[in-house]
Amino acid sequence: MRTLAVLLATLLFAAGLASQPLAARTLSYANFPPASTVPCVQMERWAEEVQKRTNGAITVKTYPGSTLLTARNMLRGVQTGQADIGCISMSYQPGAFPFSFALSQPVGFTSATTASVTLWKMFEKYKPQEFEAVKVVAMFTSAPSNLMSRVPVKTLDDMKGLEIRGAGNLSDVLARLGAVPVSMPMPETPEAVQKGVVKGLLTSFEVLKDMNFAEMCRYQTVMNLPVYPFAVIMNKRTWDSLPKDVQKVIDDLALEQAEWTGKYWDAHVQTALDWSKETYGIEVYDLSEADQSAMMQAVAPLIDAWKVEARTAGLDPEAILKDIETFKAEAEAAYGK
Ligand code: 3IO
Repeated sequence: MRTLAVLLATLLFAAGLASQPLAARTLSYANFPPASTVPCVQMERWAEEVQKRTNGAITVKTYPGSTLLTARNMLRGVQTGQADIGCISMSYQPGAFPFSFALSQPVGFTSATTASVTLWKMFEKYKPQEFEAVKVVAMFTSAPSNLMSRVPVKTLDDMKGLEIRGAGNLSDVLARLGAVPVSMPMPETPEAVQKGVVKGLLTSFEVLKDMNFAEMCRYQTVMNLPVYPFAVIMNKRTWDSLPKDVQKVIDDLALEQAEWTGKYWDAHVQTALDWSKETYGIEVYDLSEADQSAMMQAVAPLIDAWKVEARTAGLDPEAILKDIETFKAEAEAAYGK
């Protein structure tokens, strides 16, 4: 009787094993902003594609909204293996990503699609040292940054002395425009705006809807300022432990994921603006042509400051800027401006 039970248990166990591929493995993927935001939407898309393309050998368990790692401990958390995969906004660690920061200079990106594809191609070409401790599995950027504010900002002069949230390079942009920059990761920003610690924020417009900033910030100013670059990074030991065919699936997905995310992001900016007008009657201001060109002149010296930083890090800033121009022109020809 006892032998029979053991035999039965063994058979059931074996059947359980056979019902899934041998290499079946679950990877954790941490993200810092709320599930409704674009970085998390692209995370779900990546997870689904990897599951599909590995025929279920890899399952990705996603953790949006800082439920596994926060913006501030994402990089370390992935390096130490608290999560297999994590999404970082390079702007949150000024100084750590001199190569990536080239993309958030005022180099004239007009869409997330062109900037995301350019970022990925730049990464592939340069394999920058700043990502040596991790495996980069995807990259993308936000759409160009614009101002969302609790007070109307119709001219450059209206920016003077205004406390505005930005991160990394975008804080330097704010300083050049005479505003008072306040740096913090995105998840901390709603409370800062709500409490009046800042009067508004500088980032892409889709958060008006995805984080409901439109409720507090009724005044928008179109500025076409730089994008925020992101990277999706994997723990090195996790990467090394994956079968070659799984690694290939992940590598083959990267460019397509940059393109998918950029396109989704650009379309979603328009959706969010329409929704915010309908829901909260937000106002959207364009700067005068004179102010627009004065603004671009005011931020241009940031490129020179970045060149110094890049050279200190052993990079060749002239070559990097030239390649960005080339990839950007190619992307604009392929996807439109
Ligand atoms: C961003 C970050 C998290 C969620 C939505 C977002 N839209 C634009 C960004 C860019 C960014 O990293 C930031 O902090 O503004």
